Amino acid sequence: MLPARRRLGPIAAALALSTLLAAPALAQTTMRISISVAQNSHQGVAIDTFAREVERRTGGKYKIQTFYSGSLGGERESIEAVQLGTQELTFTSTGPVPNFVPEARILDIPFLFRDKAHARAVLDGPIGQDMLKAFEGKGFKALAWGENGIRHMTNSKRAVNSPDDLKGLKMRTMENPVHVAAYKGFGIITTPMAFPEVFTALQQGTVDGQENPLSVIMAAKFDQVQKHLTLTGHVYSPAIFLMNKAAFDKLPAADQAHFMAAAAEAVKANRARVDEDDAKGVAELRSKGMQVVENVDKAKFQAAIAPVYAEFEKQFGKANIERIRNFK
Ligand code: EAX
Repeated sequence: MLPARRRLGPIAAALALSTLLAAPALAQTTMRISISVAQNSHQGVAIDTFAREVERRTGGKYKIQTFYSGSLGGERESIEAVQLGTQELTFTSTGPVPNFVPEARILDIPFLFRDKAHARAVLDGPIGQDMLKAFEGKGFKALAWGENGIRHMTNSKRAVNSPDDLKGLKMRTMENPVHVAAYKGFGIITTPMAFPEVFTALQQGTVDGQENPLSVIMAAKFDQVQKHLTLTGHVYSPAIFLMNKAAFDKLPAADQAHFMAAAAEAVKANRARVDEDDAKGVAELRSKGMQVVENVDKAKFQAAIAPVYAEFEKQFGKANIERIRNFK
């Protein structure tokens, strides 16, 4: 009989061979993408479509792992992780984006866009596409603009019919300087907070209210902790596919094109779901017990923050704001 060590020879050779044969499967690259809201949402649809399309278009060369509900952290943390490269991808609202790419702040100005069609046209046009390039100097490849939707206000204290009703309400805001400045202009007591903490803050009464698109309000089940909803439509909320720049640059050109195409598909699905949520949102939230004020005099809300708007015009340039507002 051969000594044990010698007998292992053929086995080791077989193992080495099977490793070789398995090599194509091992060459699959795994990447991670995250969102801060639940999977059953306009953002879940976005990253699920993206993952499926990347896998399909590259014949499974890349496996995109999807993480929901802030399980990898809130939006600011995810953006940070993508910038550092500890996470390859994220799909995020522009909430915390100004802290990384200040150029994008202008998109968060309240009452900038007439409606979703206007916002989508700007983001898909030269203004939006130029802005995607601003991310490159900061360690990101911005694959595409998607959206969160048009934001509305909810609270547990009272029906909001006019801007005066907002005075003294304590509201959670995104960690976004433009939003904070505008909401202070309404007389709101602003509390910036990461999204994963919001449900508990509303439930415990740390804050009275918050503002988000119907899509997010439904996905986060805020109806369980908020009585009043007013369709203030005070600001459009863009979202964006961000990838670590080095991770993107490393991809062969053909795969880069597949990632871009997958993001474009994902945005279609994302926007379609926002439209669906907007169409059924009020009825659904009413059926869950929310009291909804559907019609407000928007001009009054706009007038209430006129002084802040004047500040924004100084900060961002009146011509730059007008260019977006008048885009056709
Ligand atoms: O991106 O933080 C927010 O209110 C965002 O709208 C939400 O996380 C979805």
